[in-house]
Amino acid sequence: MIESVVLTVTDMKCGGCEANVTGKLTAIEGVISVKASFKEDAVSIDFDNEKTTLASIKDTIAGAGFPVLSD
Ligand SMILES: [Cu+2]
Repeated sequence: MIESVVLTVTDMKCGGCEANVTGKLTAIEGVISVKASFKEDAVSIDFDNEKTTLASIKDTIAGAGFPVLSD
């Protein structure tokens, strides 16, 4: 089933940070679309929850160096 979430993600400072997060998330099988906004401290993700989990999405963002504050 497709799930849509908007996560609050801090420390993105420019378009490069957005591209970094977007690239790492879209590399995950099951992630369908990603929209990252450093201005809004937000990352919107559509994903197939039979292929990946919200936990691994959060881990990937945090692993890229951007703290995830909430879902
Ligand atoms: Cu940046």
